[in-house]
Amino acid sequence: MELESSVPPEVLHQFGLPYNIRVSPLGTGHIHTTLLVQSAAPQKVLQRINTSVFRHPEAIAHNLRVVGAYLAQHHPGYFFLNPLPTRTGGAVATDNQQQVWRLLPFVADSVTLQEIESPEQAYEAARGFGEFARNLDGLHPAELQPTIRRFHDLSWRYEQFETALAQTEPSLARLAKNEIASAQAFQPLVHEYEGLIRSGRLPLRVTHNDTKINNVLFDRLTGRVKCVIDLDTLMPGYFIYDLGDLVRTCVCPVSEDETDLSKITIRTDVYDALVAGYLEPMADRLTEDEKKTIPFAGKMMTYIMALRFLADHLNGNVYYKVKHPLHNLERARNQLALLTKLA
Ligand code: GN1
Ligand code: MG
Repeated sequence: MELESSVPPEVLHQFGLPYNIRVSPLGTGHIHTTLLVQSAAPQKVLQRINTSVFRHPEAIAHNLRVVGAYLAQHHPGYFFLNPLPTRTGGAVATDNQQQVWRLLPFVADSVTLQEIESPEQAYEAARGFGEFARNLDGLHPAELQPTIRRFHDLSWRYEQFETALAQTEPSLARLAKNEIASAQAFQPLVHEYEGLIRSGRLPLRVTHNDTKINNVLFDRLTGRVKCVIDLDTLMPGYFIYDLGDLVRTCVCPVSEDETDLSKITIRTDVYDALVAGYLEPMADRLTEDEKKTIPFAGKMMTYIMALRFLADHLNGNVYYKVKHPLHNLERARNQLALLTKLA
């Protein structure tokens, strides 16, 4: 599909791109519009930021500047995907409709995976995210701004689910009867989360917060991690968020979009590889208390995503991109099945 007409000329101008570029859709993200700019050498990635999700794109830009500068100073050999500036040195371009765009380098000879195929891949992906966390271990989280408020706060997500349930169309609730009951039955996980946070035993860190498997680029030839991508939610968080989303998206042989629930199983060898891979760079950085929470991480993040997909279904699919009206409900069902296996 050619979408050149969808990139406003004023955006091309601000980034110094030729007006005759060809672009095509890239990736499977649920939030932004992501385009591969094909004919600009070297290739680049252009994204229209979803500003109803990210209401403060300047917070993202601030965080990327701080992290980019920190890494350049302390870990100069580390490959961090800095965004490309506009001609006047800005982080983003704004079009005449007030839509916000950014430009990124395209990483050549890299591949993303939608599903993990082996424990070795799982180890490597987790090692990559662990290395990222390790390199940012010395950066004070207060230097970063939250880009989405209470993003992985399980109590808040449960509250949002309850609000959605109270306000939904009865027909949407009827369709989700079983999923609502299942989501409610897992509520003790919210109390476990609250207890953990209240105890103060988990230190705030700089976390990626979207460590799903397709947010890491593997070297096409060596299979080693080249870099982590999708840095919008880089902000203060707890380590269980990052390990947890890796568990959520890797242990199961099928993705969150799978509708055949019989395919939802837990691969324990992949789970063990994830934990080992994450710990390779992080074992001497995590506290003993943090290590004790490892078994909670995957459950917590799977539950949060089940609640978010279900709430979005009840809200009439206003947040995530969907391919059909029951897509969010199907994703919620998938995540609840996975949670049942994990719990
Ligand atoms: C969204 O944009 P994408 O697809 O990387 C979401 C994540 C969810 C994920 C579920 C800002 O990420 O939190 O884990 O979908 N990002 C935001 O696939 O809400
Ligand atoms: Mg994302």
